[in-house]
Amino acid sequence: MRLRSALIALVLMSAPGAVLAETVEVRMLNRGTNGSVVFEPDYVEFAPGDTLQFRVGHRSHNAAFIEGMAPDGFEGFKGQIDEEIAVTLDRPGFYGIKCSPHLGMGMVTLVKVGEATAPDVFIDDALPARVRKRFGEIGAGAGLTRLAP
Ligand SMILES: [Cu+2]
Repeated sequence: MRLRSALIALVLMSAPGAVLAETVEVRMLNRGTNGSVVFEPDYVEFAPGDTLQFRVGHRSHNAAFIEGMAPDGFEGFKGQIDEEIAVTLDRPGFYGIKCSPHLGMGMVTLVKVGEATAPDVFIDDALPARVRKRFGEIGAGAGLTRLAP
């Protein structure tokens, strides 16, 4: 039957390399395994087209991209406090994400999308010291020596 073989052909065509997009949950917490006022996990690696799903672990946090810490042309995002936003990242590269009210306390997470090397200038000197230190720790933990301060 023609329709059936057309359907099979469609399935076969989409099967090889058809990796289903992944969703990674990142929780916003007052206390986590890496200290207080944190995103968990604080480092995520995934493929272009995958999605970050932010979850409220504890209240009074949000998720927003840090200006300048994303691939060129990225349109950015900013969740409201206690908003469980989902963000799909298509562009390969590194993304720095903050909790707006707790940036000064170093509440950040780092995402690597696709094949990418950390840019030479990624951690802005204008960021609070605790944030720069935190990104350095995350980078060191992930083996991204170029992110170390
Ligand atoms: Cu917060």
